[in-house]
Amino acid sequence: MNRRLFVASSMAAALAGCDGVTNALAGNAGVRRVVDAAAPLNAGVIGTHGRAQLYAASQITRDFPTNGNPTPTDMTYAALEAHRFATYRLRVEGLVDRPHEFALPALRRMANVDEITRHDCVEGWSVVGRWQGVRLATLLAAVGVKPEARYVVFYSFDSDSQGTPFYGSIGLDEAAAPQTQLATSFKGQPTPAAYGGPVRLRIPTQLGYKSTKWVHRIALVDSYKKIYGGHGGYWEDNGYAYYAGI
Ligand SMILES: Nc1nc2c(c(=O)[nH]1)N[C@H]1C(S)=C(S)[C@@H](COP(=O)(O)O)O[C@H]1N2
Ligand SMILES: [Mo]
Repeated sequence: MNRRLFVASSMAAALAGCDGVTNALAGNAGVRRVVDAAAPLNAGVIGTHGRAQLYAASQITRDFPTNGNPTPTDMTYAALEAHRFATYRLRVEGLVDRPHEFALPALRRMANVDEITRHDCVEGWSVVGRWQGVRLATLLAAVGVKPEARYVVFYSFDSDSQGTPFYGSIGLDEAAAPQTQLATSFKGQPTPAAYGGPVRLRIPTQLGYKSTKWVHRIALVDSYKKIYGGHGGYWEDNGYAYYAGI
């Protein structure tokens, strides 16, 4: 077991039996790198050196599990899905120069990432899939990020069984990483609802829980302390580490 992988994780004890994920990650030497000087806990053990391994089409996992909350069934999402997300808009706002609502075709036209990468869930399974979408950095450049912005917050359509809404966030450094994308396509098809469609975040250099599904709004902020539980994401509010570099 690669202990170093979990040094930064408050989940270390719970992960004691996770052979799958540790085996899958054994090829990545654990290299500590502080990626955000202003956040002392930003100590992701990033064996990918910010660049996740690419795979061949023959290595794609056939039966790709879904994980986390079930696909949203509320009226807002169901109505959008019924019309093939024709009226879906991704709102990008907060500390940006030009807040904007992106329709799905506009996002598809901006698509500039097409990669076969591995998805590692903290629960101990890894799968290889193909995602296509727009580089988050490209989208952020389009709206212009204000100098005060530090984090990118992603708001989802889903809630847990208690009704707590899902959200996530990443630092601007990870947002700028070339493989961080808003995936509008999975397996060569429009991202299915079950896999976070129409638009989901995909970060192959971080554990799966950072890849927020069903994103409808993005906000640039200088702090996440006042958002929901204050730890930067739904899973983080439930004790997971903020930085989940792999
Ligand atoms: N909105 C939302 N995003 C989410 C989750 C969730 O419950 N809700 N679960 C996360 C977890 S733990 C994992 S492993 C991946 C699963 O992605 P998949 O269902 O496409 O395999 O989504 C992540 N993103
Ligand atoms: Mo996960």
